[in-house]
Amino acid sequence: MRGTSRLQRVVSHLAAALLILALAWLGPLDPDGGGAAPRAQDAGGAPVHLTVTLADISVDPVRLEAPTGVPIVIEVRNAGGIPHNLSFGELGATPMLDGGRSAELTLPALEPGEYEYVCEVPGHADAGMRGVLVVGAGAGQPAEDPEMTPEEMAAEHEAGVAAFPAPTEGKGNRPLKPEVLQDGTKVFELTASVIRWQVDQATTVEAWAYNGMVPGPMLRARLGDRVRIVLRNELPEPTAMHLHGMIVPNDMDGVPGLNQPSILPGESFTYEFTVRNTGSNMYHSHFNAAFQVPMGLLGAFVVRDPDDPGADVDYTMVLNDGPLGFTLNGKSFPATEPIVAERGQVVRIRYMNEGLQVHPMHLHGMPQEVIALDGHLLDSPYLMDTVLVAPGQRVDVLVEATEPGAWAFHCHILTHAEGPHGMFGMVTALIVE
Ligand SMILES: [Cu+2]
Repeated sequence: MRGTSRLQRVVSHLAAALLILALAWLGPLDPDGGGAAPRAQDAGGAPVHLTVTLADISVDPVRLEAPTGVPIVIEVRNAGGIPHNLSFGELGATPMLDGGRSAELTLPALEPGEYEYVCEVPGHADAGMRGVLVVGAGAGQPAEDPEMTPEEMAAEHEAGVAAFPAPTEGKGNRPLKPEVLQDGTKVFELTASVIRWQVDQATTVEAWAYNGMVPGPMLRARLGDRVRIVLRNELPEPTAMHLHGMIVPNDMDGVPGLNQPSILPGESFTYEFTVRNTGSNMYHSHFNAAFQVPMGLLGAFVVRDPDDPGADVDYTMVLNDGPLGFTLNGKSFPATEPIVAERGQVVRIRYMNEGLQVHPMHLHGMPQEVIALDGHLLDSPYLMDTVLVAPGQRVDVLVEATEPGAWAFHCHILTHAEGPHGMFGMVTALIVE
């Protein structure tokens, strides 16, 4: 405007400058940032907000940045279908999150440095569920390559194999000898309780178990046997047991509300029936099963078929995935158990999948002859090298141990078996001597 004085123009420039300063002092208008990762010089007391998304089997992002001197609040969402968590070790961790669940994790103000985060489900970090939080000086710098050298990768992989079979506390699937009553009834006593369970050399976790082992004890009976199973509940929640694959009277089928009352903590329930069918069957919890079964409340119930071809080595392999990790008979490689046979022997493997995912089980070196599905012998067995076992299924195979050597034997969903740090999870070996 023509009448605007020089003084007025100076004042208006000053006001604009003050407004810009005030806005800068207030900080970014979007507290979640959304743009560039926060830098060290942003530190001013207010917490930094970050987001991590978990999936099956990954974390996104694998690198976070934060300034020093301020609390760090991380919104963690599990976008996967199975439980995961996010842990910074001693600094803090979210609880286990079911698929679709979220949690907020607040870390204290941290010194400059790099802090690793992982999913604590055994095997998931090895499968790639890990990342690094860079605090302070490193933040904002291009990521230096966190990868191992080729020599380090080879050494880690080979060290895992050298440790196999790594000794651990506890062994599942041990046969339970029944008490045989005067009338011939076979009585099995099972107690469900919370235990500590060693999955591999480095990992001991809480498990829910029958008779203190994962899988629960192996039950065996013959066709026509009278069987009584007394189940005592020492868990902090109700339970019940389903005899999966067994033909039993309706009130012995184990579904609370449908066939029986829930077995409350401190209570017992007796399952009694006459064995009417044969095969590789199972027993497992049928209460809060999405939690109780993956936590370990599962076991094998085997009834021999009179027409069964038999084998020199008879091995039951229970597959599981969930809070105990990817396991074969409750253990993760290299703590899994090798199957050992002499050259020329016939090995029978009874796969039983008690997990929440399918597992295609692949044996190197020799084909697998599928002879039974879900406990039923096949009229026409067939050969495969990769046998898909769905949740709830049992598949019986025979392997002719013709080829000497130690042969890898693993789930072929490779995120269940092998990662940058070597083999883990659902891996074992068939050793032909
Ligand atoms: Cu698998």
